[in-house]
Amino acid sequence: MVDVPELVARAREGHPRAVARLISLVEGASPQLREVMAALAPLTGRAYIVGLTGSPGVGKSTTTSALVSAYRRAGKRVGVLAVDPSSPFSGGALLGDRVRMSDHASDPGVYIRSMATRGHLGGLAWAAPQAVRVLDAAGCDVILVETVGVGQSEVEIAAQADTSVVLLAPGMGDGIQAAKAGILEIGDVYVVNKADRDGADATARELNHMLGLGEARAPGDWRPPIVKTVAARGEGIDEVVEALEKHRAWMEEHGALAERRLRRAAGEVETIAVTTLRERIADLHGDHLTGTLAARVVAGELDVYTAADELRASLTDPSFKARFASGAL
Ligand SMILES: Nc1nc2c(ncn2[C@@H]2O[C@H](COP(=O)(O)OP(=O)(O)OP(=O)(O)O)[C@@H](O)[C@H]2O)c(=O)[nH]1
Ligand SMILES: [Mg+2]
Repeated sequence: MVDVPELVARAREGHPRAVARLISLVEGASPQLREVMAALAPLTGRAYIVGLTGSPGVGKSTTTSALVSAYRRAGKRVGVLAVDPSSPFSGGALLGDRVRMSDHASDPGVYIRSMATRGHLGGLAWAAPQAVRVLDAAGCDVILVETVGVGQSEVEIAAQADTSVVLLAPGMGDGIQAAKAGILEIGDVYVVNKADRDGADATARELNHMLGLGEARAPGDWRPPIVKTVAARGEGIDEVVEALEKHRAWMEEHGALAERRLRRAAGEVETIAVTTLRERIADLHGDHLTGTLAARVVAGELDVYTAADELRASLTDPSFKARFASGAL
């Protein structure tokens, strides 16, 4: 058993080992997770969370690393979480990131962690925000969450950020693909990286066109800026930071930050509640009750809604067990 209060106190003082240990507890869905989260709750809500999404190889890690440098120059403490929703393995797949992040390895003001979320109970919607809370409680001013790839799950993770950055590069994540992946809806800031290559201007123009085609914006609405960067040389990174700051200011001014965080928390609470219910159903009945109900649905004796009612009732109705055991169902 881990001494949670002690570990949280050490994480709060900024000990990297304690932070790493706490994230491991999250990632491993430790039985002590509840205790960890309860201890962290009063310490969270201070960090600003920035999500970075984009096709593989577009330059997310390079940009993240450059952003870390920029924030460190500004005296901020930074957390980096690289999330791979497609992999059940931590580390390996993200080795490249570690190399790119090695500039910051010895900096005590930077925490870097990669995590794999596939195969997680309740899915990634559940794991990543808990790890973010650990970094938040550890005193990070900014937390950069890089998600690998562009797909529904990545979009889901990006939606958990205060500000979402979508990266494109000339010739790869072109407009049509971006629209298909649904990223034109989630970007608060767009970055066209690898601007040292041909076609960056065309990509930026195309993106601008596609963003403009969306529903007409009311005056005062946020218009996502498009920033061109050469992340590998640190060019344009100050402009990205500026765009992030502007978006943050806009969010705060319009109450959108509070609203976004509220919506996020509501989603999380629901996810956890549903997961808990699933677990309870499994604990109480194994597959037995569900199997029995399913068989009756297949046989046409029961409709799915009534079957679901029975399953739900089984959790709260004290007489249920006896009825079930006696075959009265
Ligand atoms: N020419 C050019 N290459 C770049 C630039 N930024 C990054 N790269 C290179 O692009 C490759 C991929 O960069 P990463 O930062 O690992 O990209 P990523 O989006 O994190 O990749 P995944 O995490 O695998 O999805 C690396 O070889 C980088 O050196 C840039 O501005 N210009
Ligand atoms: Mg990467």
